[in-house]
Amino acid sequence: MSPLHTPSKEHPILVLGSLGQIGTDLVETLRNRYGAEAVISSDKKPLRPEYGRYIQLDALDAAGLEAVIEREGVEQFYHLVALLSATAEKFPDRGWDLNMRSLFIALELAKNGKLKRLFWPSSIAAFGPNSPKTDCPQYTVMDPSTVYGISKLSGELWCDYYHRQYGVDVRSVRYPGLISWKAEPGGGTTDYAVEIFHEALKTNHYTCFLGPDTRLPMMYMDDAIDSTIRIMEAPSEQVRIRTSYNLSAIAFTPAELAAEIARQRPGFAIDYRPDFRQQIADGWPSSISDEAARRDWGHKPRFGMAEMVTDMLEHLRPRYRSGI
Ligand code: AKB
Repeated sequence: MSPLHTPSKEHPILVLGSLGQIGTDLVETLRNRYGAEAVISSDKKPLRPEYGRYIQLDALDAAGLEAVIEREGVEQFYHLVALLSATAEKFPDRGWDLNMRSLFIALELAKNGKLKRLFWPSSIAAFGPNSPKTDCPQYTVMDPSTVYGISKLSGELWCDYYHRQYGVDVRSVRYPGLISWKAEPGGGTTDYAVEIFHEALKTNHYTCFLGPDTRLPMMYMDDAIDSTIRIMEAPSEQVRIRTSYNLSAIAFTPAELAAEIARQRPGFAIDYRPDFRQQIADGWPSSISDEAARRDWGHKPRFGMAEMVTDMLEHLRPRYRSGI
């Protein structure tokens, strides 16, 4: 296969799921890096002028996706479409169908030479109740107990299979909970760590759907985007793991996050009403080891919890009058 072109108007990157939490930040960063026309964003919603170069696409429309890739000269594809953990528990069939079928469509396109490089995200949800709780290693027991987690672990194994059998250049990371201000997450178990900021600025109070001591691995979006682009730009031989890399930055509990917010925003209070998402969170590790990602392609998160809280509050404050 001929080498990759630098992303350009003629060979744009395609980001599917571009209006979601990761896609919103990723498209902006990629456009700053390569130019506005070098990135096609795409999602289910009809075009709006502020989306820039955009194509409306359904992740399950294989023919539509193939037509866009061929017509536009796409070589690199970020596939960011999934039903997250909490939503997939409510709609197991839909979660399995969307998460798996959309991945197979992308893998087949790559296998048939229509794509040169593919990014597909996995998650800490690929681990399960019998995985080590702290510093969960890259290779260990994996027994996910959610539909989302099962789809991620299965997807990882299929990525590895397509790489070994067909030479597909697929790259993946296991994201922890992601915290960002530009777009909100939807349907995840770690969503509390974003909701809490909006509620802090609106009412100075938050009722958390996880208990105070539920420690989970988390990461600020700036670090997640940096590592996503890093793994996609790494020379092929440096990407030695083709299932998915553990990715980590910080780990905290709702009580610890609330204490830091209260330190920076006096008067903030939290209470707890755990719901069905508590059981999901209890099946995940509380911290993971990302040695392999650091060693192989230079994953290097910058944000600790205090810097992340400062940055979130600063960026969200203008949205809420009472928070000024
Ligand atoms: C979720 O909570 O489902 C996601 C994830 C950890 O993959 N944020």
